[in-house]
Amino acid sequence: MNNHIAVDIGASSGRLVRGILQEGVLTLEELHRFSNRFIEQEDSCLWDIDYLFEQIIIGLQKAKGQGITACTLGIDTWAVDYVLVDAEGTRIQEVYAYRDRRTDKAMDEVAKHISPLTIYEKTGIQQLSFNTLYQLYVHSEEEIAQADQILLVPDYLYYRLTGRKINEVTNASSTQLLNLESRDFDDDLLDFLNIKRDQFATLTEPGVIIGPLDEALIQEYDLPDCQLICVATHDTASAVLGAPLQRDSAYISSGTWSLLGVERTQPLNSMMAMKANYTNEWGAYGTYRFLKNVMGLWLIQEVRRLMDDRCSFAELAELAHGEEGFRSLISCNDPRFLNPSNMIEEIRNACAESGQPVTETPGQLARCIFDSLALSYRTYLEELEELIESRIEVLQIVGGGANNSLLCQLTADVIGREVKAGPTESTALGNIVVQMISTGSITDINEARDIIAESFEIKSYTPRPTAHLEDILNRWKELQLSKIQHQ
Ligand code: LFR
Repeated sequence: MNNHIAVDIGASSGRLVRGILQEGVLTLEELHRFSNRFIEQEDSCLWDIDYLFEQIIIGLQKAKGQGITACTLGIDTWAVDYVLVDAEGTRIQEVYAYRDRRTDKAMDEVAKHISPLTIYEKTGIQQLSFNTLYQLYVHSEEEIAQADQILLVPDYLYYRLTGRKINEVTNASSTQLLNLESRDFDDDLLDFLNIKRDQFATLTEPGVIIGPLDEALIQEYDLPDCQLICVATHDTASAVLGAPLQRDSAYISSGTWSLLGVERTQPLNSMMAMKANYTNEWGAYGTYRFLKNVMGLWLIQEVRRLMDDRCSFAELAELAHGEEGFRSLISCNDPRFLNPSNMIEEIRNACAESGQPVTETPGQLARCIFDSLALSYRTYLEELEELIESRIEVLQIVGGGANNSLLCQLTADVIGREVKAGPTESTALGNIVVQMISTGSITDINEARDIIAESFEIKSYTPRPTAHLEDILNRWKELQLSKIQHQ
């Protein structure tokens, strides 16, 4: 069968994409695209999960409309957020979005009971206030007790489509509840949260066939016959699978977040890694993603949204290009930027508070964001090299951010190494190739990455000299020192 469809849903948009492999060349064909954003309701940030489900159905109807009568299907989304389902399979609550402020103080609260070091030794997962561990900690105990199953977002979408409940591993590791040694949910952490092991489903690896699309859905909506395959359901896990990495390259999966790291076959949960707040998220095929979350394109997405989408991302990049470089810098990973009520004001305030020129125009705002992201990449890349004790020669940027040639070039200039940019659709590609491996049209992930490298354009950016780079780096270091607690 040559009909493999990826459902790839990010925090700002989703799509259904068909992957076609012909004579060793892989192409993608978009079937359906839709926007996504969390809803703000009475001080809560929530995902409209029923809307996302409907969009999958619409996408599948479009596939049928194009003559696709049978296909395989895999689903990936962002991580950490979950759905509580009762014994009848009904969703108990609204689905909180990870930017909800309810977990702002949860890390400190939990640390009073279990030390961050213990959590890190067990799980190897970086401390982020929105990890599922912290979300479940602040969740109503009653609701949790009512939950027959705790499914992460893609697990839940698979459940709605097939009636089968799984917890897929790449995403489950982002809960910060999996134990690196037992390779299952950690008993102590579950006890602490008052959760029983059987409230989670069986941990399932990418590549496993989940089962057919529910017959009732096929009939009701006139959908193709689908076989649901468990892919790497955490979008970042799929993005890294879809990145044609070389041995000495690090990657940035660049979308709403910039996930900067390397692929490893062993976790690295040393004290140093903990202090630098690097994570070991589980990947497909026995790998780990040793990486760090950098605030990413969320910063510019928010600026654009507040401008009522008057400018496209390309126009903002164009405006930024015309601005003076490195005029004002922000510490991207400061939690103040996680979900401020007004990103434009937040950036202006941060500039004013640190005695830098205030970013007035859209171009100045965009430039400040791109310059600061490039500098963050340098800081974290150097930190990464120290942790893994190995030099990184190439930085491979995949995802939507690979389209931003200003940011890619700035990154190459600031890190002083080659940047390879592309493919932009690495997440959908990672999703598709797992389906192809599972059904036998590709042998393994090495072959998959070779095919991807041959089939998609990868742009190369060589570093150019930057005037006054030393001064800029000193200013950047000072800014970081004043924000050291927000690494
Ligand atoms: C990227 C991503 C990151 C995760 C964040 C929250 O879309 O999945 O990997 O840390 O979103 O889930």
